[in-house]
Amino acid sequence: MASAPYTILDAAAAPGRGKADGRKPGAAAPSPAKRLGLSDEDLLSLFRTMVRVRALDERGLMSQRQGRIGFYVPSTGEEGHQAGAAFALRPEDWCYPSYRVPGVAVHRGAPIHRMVANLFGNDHDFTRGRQMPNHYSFAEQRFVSISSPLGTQIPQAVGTARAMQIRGEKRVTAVWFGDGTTSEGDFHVGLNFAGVWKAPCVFICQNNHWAISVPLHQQTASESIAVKAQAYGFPGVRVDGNDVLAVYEVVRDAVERARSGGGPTLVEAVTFRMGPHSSSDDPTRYRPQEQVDEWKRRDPIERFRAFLLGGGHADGARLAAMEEEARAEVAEAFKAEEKVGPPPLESLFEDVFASMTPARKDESGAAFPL
Ligand SMILES: Cc1ncc(C[n+]2csc(CCOP(=O)(O)OP(=O)(O)O)c2C)c(N)n1
Ligand SMILES: [Mg+2]
Repeated sequence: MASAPYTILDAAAAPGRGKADGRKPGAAAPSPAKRLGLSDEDLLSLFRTMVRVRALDERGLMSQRQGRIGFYVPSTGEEGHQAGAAFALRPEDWCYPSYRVPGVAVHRGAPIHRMVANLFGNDHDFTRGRQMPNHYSFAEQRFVSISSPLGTQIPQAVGTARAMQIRGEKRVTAVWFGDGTTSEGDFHVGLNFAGVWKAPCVFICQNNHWAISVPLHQQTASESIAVKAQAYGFPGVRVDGNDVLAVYEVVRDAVERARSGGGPTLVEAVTFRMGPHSSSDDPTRYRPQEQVDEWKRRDPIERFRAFLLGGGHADGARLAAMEEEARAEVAEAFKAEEKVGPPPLESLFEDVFASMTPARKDESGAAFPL
């Protein structure tokens, strides 16, 4: 049996828990926010990221169903681990994302408009329509291009971490991937060399129990994902991925360890994707409804809302206003970006070389007059 994942939010809500810290029975638990050194403003910034991602998902899936965009990948139910991990990093750190962590880009300040531009593949899209929808990259946020082939980002992240280590930079790389991706060779190659080099890299596995229609138990015989780190000579930690504060604490510790030369950590964020794998998927064909209902009760936004209200960190009206603002912001971005035309045809030949090579010129001339 895999060990229970580390949790903060529910323990904070349940009186009488946490007596191991030496308190008298019935004494109030120390506020987790205080212990973690988080201000109300910090807590609200986490909530804001989570509701902005949820708003993107609502509008994104609806727009796909209406035929306005071709494809969408939701991460509904997984907003907590995205925000918590992003908050533990510094702006100068590097992020190698999977396709299911848009919240990392959002939290680091990626403009929602540019994310939506990518969904339309329009002229504002940083990748100029050459990537799949939801496959953003944001140079300013050090959020490296998402790539669909699973796991390719893992050795790349380790290589980046190794390069920073050789240069003596005190920067860290974080890399995200799903539970199914741990079956890829790239996962094992990446973790092995990160262990050998003590590379400043934090591996974050979003264990949402499914790789499209393949359940976790068909993916691995290990008792957990976290335990796999042992084979590579560094720690693995299992954390409740729907508990934003627990993920923050675990990733913060892993980042500190990496930054101070202690080497990598594998974080297994135990979570669940409440929606389909993508807009092309129908999960009712393979997933029992009871499992979905069970995880709906652990919705990371609702759990965090209960914590914020219970601890007096915010009132309900403020939180509702933040959700409303997020929906309005996303709706406005979709409306505006839908009107933007596609990138010009000749942009097909740009962005590969600094200036057009003779061969490219011949090629483009054969395609259309420039
Ligand atoms: C190398 C490779 N093999 C197969 C696929 C097809 N594929 C796309 S997503 C996916 C499931 C991945 O599951 P997981 O790693 O658990 O991430 P999740 O989608 O659950 O977040 C598969 C098999 C792919 N994109 N790349
Ligand atoms: Mg998965």
